Amino acid sequence: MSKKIFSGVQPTGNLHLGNYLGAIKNFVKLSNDNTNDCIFCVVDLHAITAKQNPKELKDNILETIATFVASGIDPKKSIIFNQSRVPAHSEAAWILSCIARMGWLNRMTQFKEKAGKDKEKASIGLFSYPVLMAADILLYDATHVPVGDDQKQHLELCRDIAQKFNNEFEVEDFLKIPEPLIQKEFSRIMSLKDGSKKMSKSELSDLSRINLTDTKDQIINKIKKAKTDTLPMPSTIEELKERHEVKNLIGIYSNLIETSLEKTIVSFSGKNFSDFKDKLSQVLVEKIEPISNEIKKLKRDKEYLSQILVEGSQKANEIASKKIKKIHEIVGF
Ligand code: AQP
Repeated sequence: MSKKIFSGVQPTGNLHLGNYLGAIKNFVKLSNDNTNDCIFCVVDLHAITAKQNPKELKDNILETIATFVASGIDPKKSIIFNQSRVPAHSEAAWILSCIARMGWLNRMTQFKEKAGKDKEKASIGLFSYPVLMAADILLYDATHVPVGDDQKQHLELCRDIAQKFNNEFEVEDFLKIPEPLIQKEFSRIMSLKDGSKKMSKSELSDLSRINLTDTKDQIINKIKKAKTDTLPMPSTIEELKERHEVKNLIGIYSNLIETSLEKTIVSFSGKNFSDFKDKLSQVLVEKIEPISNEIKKLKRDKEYLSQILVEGSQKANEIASKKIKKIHEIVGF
């Protein structure tokens, strides 16, 4: 059965290895399957839930498009656009925010993490972010949503919102209930400096992440400085239980060469950490350097990138405006 795929990435700068392995790599695989209809959105409305510099935001939108294309998504085959060009997203988000319950949103762990101790100072947008995400997905009747593990809870909320809308208005199956597509292993890539925190764009230390625009030297240097511990390379998976940083590095390596954690452990058991880090740097450079070079090349062609957005948003508008029109009728507008 053909799948309708929808997913988004925030244009908040510094797209990193976590975004790549957790989400974009999967976007590429899904978009290469001609039986799937794929829509990839640069979620700029989500980005402003935290303060953005307007000029940087504009650049970051183009850089995110460049990253999609450089990673292997073909804009001729998939719809690529930015959310703010399709007004139905904001409109559907408002309507769905009248369906979602405060109690549901209060349980969202990402809000708690991002708002930190001073929840009173967080924007209302940051709190209601998952409702906008539900609107994004439901407008396109997406059947499958490839995301990193950190977005699992938001997707469950999206399903609850869709179900409640369908029940309340007695329109069975009108909003399609989407399935998450989350990798089984290593769906969450952690910081190179702290194995208990996810690799993130907003982390202050650049050494905590591999950016998709990093050069060969930067990648090698970051892996050299990545936190490990004083114990030797593990021989069994059990030994990784309390060794979060080491588990993360072994996970990254296994993900990149598409093998299991167990096989990686066996092949490096008894070897020095420096041997493992050298090999990890090598596979990272092989994977990331061509993407990084291509992003830089594409970024020089702003006209081409803007054209992708114009064409993509026209196609997205066609689909989303039909759905929001039906939503209006159902609601009684
Ligand atoms: N560390 C990660 N491991 C695996 N997947 C990840 N994703 C993000 N970080 C990791 C996945 O990447 C997709 C796009 O994420 P996003 O940019 O829209 O939002 P985010 O999750 O908030 O990303 P960051 O890096 O953590 O940004 P900041 O620091 O700005 O909050 C999503 O599918 C996400 O799961």
